Amino acid sequence: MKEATKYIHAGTEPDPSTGAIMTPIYQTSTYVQAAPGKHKGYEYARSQNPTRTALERAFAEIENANYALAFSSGVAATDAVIKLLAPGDEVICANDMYGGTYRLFTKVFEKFGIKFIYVDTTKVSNISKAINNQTKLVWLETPTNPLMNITDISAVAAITKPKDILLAVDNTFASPYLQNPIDLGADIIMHSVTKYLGGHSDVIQGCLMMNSPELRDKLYFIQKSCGAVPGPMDCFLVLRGIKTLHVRMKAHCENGAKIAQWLRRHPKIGKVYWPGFEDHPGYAVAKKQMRDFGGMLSFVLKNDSVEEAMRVLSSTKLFSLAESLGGVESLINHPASMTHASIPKEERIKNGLTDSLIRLSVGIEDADDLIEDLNRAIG
Ligand code: P1T
Repeated sequence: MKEATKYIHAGTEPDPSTGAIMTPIYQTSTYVQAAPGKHKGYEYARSQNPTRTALERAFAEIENANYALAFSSGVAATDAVIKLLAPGDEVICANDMYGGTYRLFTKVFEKFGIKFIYVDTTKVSNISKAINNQTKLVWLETPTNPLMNITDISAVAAITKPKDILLAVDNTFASPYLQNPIDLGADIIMHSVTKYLGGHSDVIQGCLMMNSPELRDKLYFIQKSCGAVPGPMDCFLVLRGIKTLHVRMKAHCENGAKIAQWLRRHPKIGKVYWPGFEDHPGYAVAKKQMRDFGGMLSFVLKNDSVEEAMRVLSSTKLFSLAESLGGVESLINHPASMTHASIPKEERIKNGLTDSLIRLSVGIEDADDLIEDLNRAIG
């Protein structure tokens, strides 16, 4: 099946009770049983809900996975993966990633005896060197948030597979339209559904996709036991969002490329972080494992002034100053004080995330208007 058809039909069938073409919002907490244990596959809505079932089917289809599970947020989905582990286990992860993931790892899970080792995963040899007998999971983000670093997923899978180490990829920045990590050898895909999959800045949600039935059973057990499930209304909104993912992503990529190239030519702009530049260190890998380069990018001003950056951040009109990304409308963000504030300053700076960095989530408005807005703000 071709992409466009897949996104429009994924997971959905006419509702069996009425024929409704859109999966209804089954706003219920429980299901009536004919006799104890005699039911229609639905017992209690933390464990199962038909709107969520349709969405989970759609999630699996769009990542070419056998199974998927929906969670109440992206961090709840990540939390479920780490709960597969036990005290003493070690996780190797990227030294550049979403600040909330770093906070979950360091502030919540370290105290339960799980160890997180942060390396520059763009050099796959750094992962090989960090592996020992305690290593149970490699957690990748590619492209990374916010520095747009690229890691070669199949090269990492070639290291983890023979050692029975799980490989999980946070595929939020790429979306399934641009990159399918399970096809590249990953065991688990995680998405902050809040972003491109939802697409309209109106839902907080996360999901996991996987091929192994054993892994699905373990993660389903965690999903229902810990209870971080999304409500049916949110599942409905995401089912609707997925139907236009391909159309939106094409526009995000087109606008992202135009803005990245325009910024690079601007005399007041310094480094622009975007993997579509041929001299980006991850360009060859991005070209190999992604279908296009997406709508996310970061940049610094040429004079690297934090005050100037703050002025630009407060001066745009179409780019709204806000956390989050992946919606149809453009956002501008200051990672150091907003999305990545939970990472200690010395750690941030060491890994290249400076106080002057500005991140853009390029929306699907007219690119000329977006460029005019940035041009006015940069001054
Ligand atoms: O916000 P939530 O749905 O819980 O997802 C967390 C998350 C996980 N992974 C990545 C790569 C993310 O970017 C996020 C959320 N990020 C933002 C809110 C942000 O503005 O970067």
